[in-house]
Amino acid sequence: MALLPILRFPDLRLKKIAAPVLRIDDTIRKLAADMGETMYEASGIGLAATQVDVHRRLVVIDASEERNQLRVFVNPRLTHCEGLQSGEEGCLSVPGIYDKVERAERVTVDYLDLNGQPQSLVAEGLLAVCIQHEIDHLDGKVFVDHLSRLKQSRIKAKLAKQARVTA
Ligand code: GNR
Ligand code: NI
Repeated sequence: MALLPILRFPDLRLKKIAAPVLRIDDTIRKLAADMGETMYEASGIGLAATQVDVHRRLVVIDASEERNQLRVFVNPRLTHCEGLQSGEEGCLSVPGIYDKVERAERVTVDYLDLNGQPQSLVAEGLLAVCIQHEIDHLDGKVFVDHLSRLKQSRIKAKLAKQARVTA
């Protein structure tokens, strides 16, 4: 297992669109395990391959309280969305920034598991938010793209300042 470095907004590589996984092999299984380890170590509830600079459609999520329900989604696709919810989001690629984003309340996600079996999951609440947030990453979007231009430029300034202090 290995911890992977997480790209930080506004890194342009976060804008890349991930390609479908064509073959679920040991490389993909190893990547999913490393992404899980990286997500837990960073205390996140999800991580998309894009965030570790691998531009393939692979996501790991654990939105459970006990942090013992690792879910792996290969080629996830929203097939149904209903209702609206709005909650504070954060992102491991945008550390220290939290803001409200509007998302569907309930989604159906079709995907492949690590055995290549097609699966379908109906999710609501935080798990539904996280699924939408991660699929956004695979499409080159971060949650700040849902905010106003003014908020986006303030966030960029704040992160640039943080980077100067940490350097
Ligand atoms: O850890 C995370 N928490 C979170 C909280 C509210 C909405 C979405 C998220 S996802 C985020 C981890 C992450 O950046 N995934 O891409
Ligand atoms: Ni994120």
